[in-house]
Amino acid sequence: MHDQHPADDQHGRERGDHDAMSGEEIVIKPYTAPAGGWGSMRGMAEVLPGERPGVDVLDTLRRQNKPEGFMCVSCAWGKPAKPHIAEFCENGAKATAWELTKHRATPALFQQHTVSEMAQWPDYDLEKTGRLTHPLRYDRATDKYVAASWDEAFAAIGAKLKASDPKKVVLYSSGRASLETSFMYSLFARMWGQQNLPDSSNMCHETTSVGLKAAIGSPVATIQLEDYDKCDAIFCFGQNVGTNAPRMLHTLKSCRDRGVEIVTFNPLRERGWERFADPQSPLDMIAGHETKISTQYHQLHAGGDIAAIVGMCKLVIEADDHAIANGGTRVIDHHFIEQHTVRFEAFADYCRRADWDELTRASGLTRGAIEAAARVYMRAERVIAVYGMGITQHRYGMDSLFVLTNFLMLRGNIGREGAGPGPVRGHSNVQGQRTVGITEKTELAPVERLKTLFQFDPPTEKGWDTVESCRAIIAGECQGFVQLGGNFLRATPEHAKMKEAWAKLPITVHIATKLNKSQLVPGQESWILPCLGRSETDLQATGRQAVSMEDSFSHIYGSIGKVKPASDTLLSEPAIVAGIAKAVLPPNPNVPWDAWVGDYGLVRTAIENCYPDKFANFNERMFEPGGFWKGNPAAHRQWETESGKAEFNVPRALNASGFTDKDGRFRLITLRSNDQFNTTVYGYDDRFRGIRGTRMVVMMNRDDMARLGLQEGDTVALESDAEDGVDRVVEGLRVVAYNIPPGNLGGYYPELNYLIPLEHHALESHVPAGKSVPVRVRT
Ligand SMILES: Nc1nc2c(c(=O)[nH]1)N[C@H]1C(S)=C(S)[C@@H](COP(=O)(O)OP(=O)(O)OC[C@H]3O[C@@H](n4cnc5c(=O)[nH]c(N)nc54)[C@H](O)[C@@H]3O)O[C@H]1N2
Ligand SMILES: Nc1nc2c(c(=O)[nH]1)N[C@H]1C(S)=C(S)[C@@H](COP(=O)(O)OP(=O)(O)OC[C@H]3O[C@@H](n4cnc5c(=O)[nH]c(N)nc54)[C@H](O)[C@@H]3O)O[C@H]1N2
Ligand SMILES: [Mo]
Repeated sequence: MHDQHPADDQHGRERGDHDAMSGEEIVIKPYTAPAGGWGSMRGMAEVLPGERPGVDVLDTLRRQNKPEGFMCVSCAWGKPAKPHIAEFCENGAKATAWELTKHRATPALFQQHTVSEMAQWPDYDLEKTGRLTHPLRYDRATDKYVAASWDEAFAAIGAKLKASDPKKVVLYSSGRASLETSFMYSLFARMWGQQNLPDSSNMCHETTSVGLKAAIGSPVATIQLEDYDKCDAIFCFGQNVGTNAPRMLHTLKSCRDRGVEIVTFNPLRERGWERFADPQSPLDMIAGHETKISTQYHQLHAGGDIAAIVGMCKLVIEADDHAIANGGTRVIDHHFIEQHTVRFEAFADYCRRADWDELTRASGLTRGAIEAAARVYMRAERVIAVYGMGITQHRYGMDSLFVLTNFLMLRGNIGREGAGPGPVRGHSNVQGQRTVGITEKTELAPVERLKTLFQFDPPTEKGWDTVESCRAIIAGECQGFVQLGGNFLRATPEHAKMKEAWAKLPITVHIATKLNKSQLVPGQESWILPCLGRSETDLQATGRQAVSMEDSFSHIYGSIGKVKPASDTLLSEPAIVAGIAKAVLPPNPNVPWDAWVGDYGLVRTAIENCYPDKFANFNERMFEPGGFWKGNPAAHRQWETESGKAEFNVPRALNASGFTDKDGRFRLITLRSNDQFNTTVYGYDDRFRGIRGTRMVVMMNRDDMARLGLQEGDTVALESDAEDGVDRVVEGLRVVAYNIPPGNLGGYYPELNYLIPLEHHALESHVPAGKSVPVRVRT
């Protein structure tokens, strides 16, 4: 199965992982069906790697996202209080089914193959080996991972970490870990005297956490799921609903059924924002009925959002100026602006002065298109703005977010029913981790409470975020890396340098369910610690345990796994975190790690004591249908900003990419396919985009192809055009003629992460700018 794949070069000049699916034909053909529909039914039937879903999988899916059920690991979309019969989607089913695969990556597999050998396998083949079963220690002499006992693992890891400088060790987490695990992990870090606590959010919605906090004093969505029942227009920027939050399609469909206008801005025509057939409605399915989702669709340039939004704001402000001059009805909500905001005039003047030639050039949209969108906005009483990685992963991502909040504030669309910003978060608990202390910033940690509750002095020196961790790794300063879930090495930018430096880390520890590339570049000492998945029964001293998470709407839910664990040798994440903490820290009677592992309810009580405002009666409320809301001051127009008001900001640039256009330079957008969850590749079928059989493609506008003399199916290389003197290349990419604006290219993450310079990140939030990467095409 593995040996037909050309190698992922370990050394020297990188050529990318060539992972065309062995034996399968590459097919590029536009997909004409809607999102959802029969395609998603077939997709669900094909979710498992060549095996039928067992009773366990079907039972787990039946309970998925329901009160007292199990919360899907795939996305952070809300779970309604009155769930659908099947409250899951094709991709949620895929994620669950792959967690419950019958395949096992046992010690025998690691005896058969050296690490250098497995490091060449594509992500898909690694995922297909199935669930990890035993703690594994890297044995350098044989270049193999060998089984060890948990006691050996904790003792060795503890000894090594204790001998390191805590301030130089990274404790990373992926946004999937529960509130209980995340709280314990962050407490361990601080008791150890450090807060190098980057999480996947640092590559994701950190721009939201920093930008929304600065603008409106709340780092998260101000809306709740119910607000979608009350809005009359939705503006969407840079989110791919059909693939990444498919359950949201039900919400959008019911909005459309009420006549809500949906205006979408995206360089690509993503099928989910075009049309949807509800696979849960037998009538729709039989009748072939589908709902048109977007009433307007604007294909702007990658990084063109600032200009497009400023254009709309300009029209709103000028319409209001006109109304004042002519005694007409005001267009802006001047009461809101006067009472609740600062710096409106500076932004209004900026918009009045903005030049249409520049706005259309930078956005890639015509003035007519921007006017049409602005008309919808001015007609609507209640507007929700939805966005994803298309906003956050740019050099000027925060500016994009600032103008987006300005846009909403113009007509008072924040802090009232049916209106507000609605970032669609990624991982199922990525927002919750930040809530319970996973942060490198002292001001976001409950320092005083930690001191009194647990009797220790938390560190005050800022820790490392993701980019800072990568810098330390590349500079050889990092002394160890523990990852609680995730595939850090594969998910981060500057892949060639990172891979070389990663191997030199004194110790790498991976708490994981599945094999991935990060584990196969072992540090000087390396451990894989296999854990239970969320769908599995977690039996501890006091019985079956539940865990909890927070969704994109700040609702908190309990989740109970009921499937028999993949192996008897697995430990839960809280047990592993406690095991490491006990091996590193001196005992502290106020932090009873063993009792906590025996009863997660005690961890929730500790969380409640640390954050009484958000988690009052946590244990009693965790199974409330629809989850309990932790609250949000901005939703009541209380602004916890520097000025105490909501803040208008003037953007620093009109082009969010952070580089100028020049001949031969393209903006590369790195994307997810429909068959992946982040770096986990489930297959080679990006159904909605009509690309099947390979992930090594570059999507290109036909005019650009003609200019470069390229035909569909030609093979090209992409080279970095960052002008920082670093040679970054990915070869072996097939050209796909695609409906994408000229000057922009699309391709898949993580294969293209070789091309992203580490320093090409959103300025304040440090989110790698994976949605506009400067590249050249080498033919
Ligand atoms: N099935 C599945 N579900 C997932 C994930 C997964 O990998 N698979 N990942 C999870 C995670 S961690 C996350 S963060 C989310 C990610 O979900 P999304 O936020 O949807 O992220 P991407 O898939 O990266 O796609 C971003 C979208 O932005 C568009 N875009 C790119 N550049 C721009 C731009 O400059 N402006 C505008 N307006 N649009 C742009 C792209 O065409 C694409 O449609 O999904 C989560 N859910
Ligand atoms: N170029 C480019 N790069 C990107 C992005 C992009 O759009 N473009 N997106 C970024 C974003 S938004 C994100 S969130 C990152 C994430 O990227 P990843 O780090 O890939 O994300 P995960 O899905 O968290 O990690 C997958 C691994 O988590 C482990 N795992 C799965 N379930 C569990 C569990 O229950 N417990 C534990 N302990 N481990 C588990 C498995 O071993 C699996 O291999 O990638 C970022 N990188
Ligand atoms: Mo993410």
